[in-house]
Amino acid sequence: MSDTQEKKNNKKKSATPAKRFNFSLWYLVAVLLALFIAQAYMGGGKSEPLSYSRFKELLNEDAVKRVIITQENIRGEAMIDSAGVSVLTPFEAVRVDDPDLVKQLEEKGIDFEGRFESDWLKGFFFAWVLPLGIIILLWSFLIRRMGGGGGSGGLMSFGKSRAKVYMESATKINFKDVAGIDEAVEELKEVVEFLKQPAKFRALGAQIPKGVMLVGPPGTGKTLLAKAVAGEASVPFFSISGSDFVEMFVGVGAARVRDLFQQAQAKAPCIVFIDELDALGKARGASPWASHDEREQTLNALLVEMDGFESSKGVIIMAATNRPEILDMALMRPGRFDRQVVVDPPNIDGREAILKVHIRGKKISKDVNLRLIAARTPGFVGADLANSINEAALLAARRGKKEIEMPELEEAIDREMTGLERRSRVLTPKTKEKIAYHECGHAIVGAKLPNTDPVHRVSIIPRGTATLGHTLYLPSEEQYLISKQEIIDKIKVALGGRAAEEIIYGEITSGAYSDLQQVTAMARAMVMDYGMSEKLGQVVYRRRGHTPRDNPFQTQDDYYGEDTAQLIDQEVKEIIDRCYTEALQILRGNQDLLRNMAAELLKVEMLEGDKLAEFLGKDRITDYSEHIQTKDAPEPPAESPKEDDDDSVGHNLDKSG
Ligand code: NHX
Ligand code: ZN
Repeated sequence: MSDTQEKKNNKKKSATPAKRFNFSLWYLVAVLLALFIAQAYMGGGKSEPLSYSRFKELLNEDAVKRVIITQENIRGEAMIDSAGVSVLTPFEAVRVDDPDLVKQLEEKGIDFEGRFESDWLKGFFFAWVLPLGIIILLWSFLIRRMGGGGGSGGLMSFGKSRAKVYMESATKINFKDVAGIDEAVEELKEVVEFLKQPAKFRALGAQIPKGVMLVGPPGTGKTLLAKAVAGEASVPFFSISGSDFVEMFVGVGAARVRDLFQQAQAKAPCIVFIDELDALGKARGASPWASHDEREQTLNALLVEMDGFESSKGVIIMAATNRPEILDMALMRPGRFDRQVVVDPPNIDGREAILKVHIRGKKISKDVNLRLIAARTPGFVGADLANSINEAALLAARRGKKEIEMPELEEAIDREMTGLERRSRVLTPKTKEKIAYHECGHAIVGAKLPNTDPVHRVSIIPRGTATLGHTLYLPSEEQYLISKQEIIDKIKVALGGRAAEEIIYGEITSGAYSDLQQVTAMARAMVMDYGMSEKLGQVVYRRRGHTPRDNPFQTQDDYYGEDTAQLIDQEVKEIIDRCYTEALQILRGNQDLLRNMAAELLKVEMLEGDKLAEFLGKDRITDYSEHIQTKDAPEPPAESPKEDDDDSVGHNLDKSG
């Protein structure tokens, strides 16, 4: 019995450090259950429990034959009456302090023995094995939590970088797979040259770049680019994510950095790629909460390692970030990440090239016009386009088609842009009507203002999780500068939905929430970032001038005095109020159009192309044929900022009030 118990204990103990031991509550439950059974078996069993007085009685009656005395028990065998027959039965009685017992036993000539019997095994189990087991269980659980999967490496190997360092001795990717970011590729060719022929560079005594920072928004292909460099040069590719370095225990990340560099130097020439460097390289002491010892140590280790090795050995560190402005300046110093390669979102040509890469190996109909797809997807990055193509392939398969055709591609980019269609969402006719007026309000204000993007589509088909209807515009390519008047017109368009509701129903709805968020962000940016308010002047009121590319109007940390705060709020409200009045005016002047268009939209649920042109005019809606024809047209020269913009703009803002 105790044998099985010991086996169980051993099993548990030996299994703990094993690699693939799957800790779970079930193990604990099983052990406890076994213990319970064993105990019941040992303790109870077949022997008859007797009171001490009954035992003495039996002793006096000469019924007792054999006795074993332990510290706690008296066990033995006695003739006990059972159903009128006297049977030799094992018994057990709790021992009582009785100095005369031995004498008595001797007198009766009973065979007796003392036994030192302990429950050490049980005690050992409860005092050591069980608590230790629980602790190890919890510990391993925590470690796994922190480690974030992977699983290999076991518990004892945290100093080493785990399987998280991905090593590819030969990435099968080269520059042919990288489309739409030609400039970045051009800049990296030098790195490839060096990795291929380090001797040539060394002979000339040329300074070799140690670190290359790839800067660009998510999904633009930074990782792909790094892999392609390794592939072109046919050198090993090590990659790790900056967030993998940040661990709970101080010093672990630093150890991992050192280990990574050791591994890399052993395989030189090679590329070491650190993704999401911002997770690691955030300016030291940037945020006030939580201790930063760990990250600081890791960052310092990285800097030390970068300084310490000779790049002539042929290890080139590449890193990717989408927020270079938050990185510690120390990372950018000479001898570290002193090269920066900007990876911009692709323009229309880039998108077309990317699409061509992604349709490789897929069955695509000859009618598919990739140029048109590229024209319809401003703002899409490589990852979005890859997603769209894949989504289109899935759709085509679901529809039982042999090839991907245009409708699938259009549906796929719609999904990518505005979320999944949810026609099943049940809306009352009244709600549908309100939505139709709201969307037409946007579209008409947009069409009547001169500085706005052309309207692409109006729809009252619910999409995604929280959108009941939408109006899409085709933003112009690569708008690096936005004029004051353009922002103001954008605000008016965004307020057009609510304005339509007010005009038609004399009542407004919560539906404008997302519009108002955008409106507020835009007006705030005008006042606080772009110096576009006369009252507040040409002053930046935000702590960080840098704003993420994906949302240039996003609010961030602010810095200004209390009275200025009041002024800002007032001014923001005033801008929005004036724009709202203007939107109301435009719609009041076009009420018939609003009603007709909303009625039509309610019927067909979606207006685009010629149908939309009937209401808004041909030149205020998106015309794709133009995009397709300009296929071979040269890029327009970069526009210089117009000097007289400010005057006319200020004038227009006043007019809108
Ligand atoms: C909602 N969504 O979430 C519903 C489903 C006004 C014609 N209550 O401006 O879809 O009302 O031009 C929490 C609380 C979004 C989250 C309220 C998320 C409100 C989009 C606004 C169309 N098109 N609005 C638009 C829209 C909405 C919203 C929310 C939320 C509608 C409008 C959302
Ligand atoms: Zn709206």
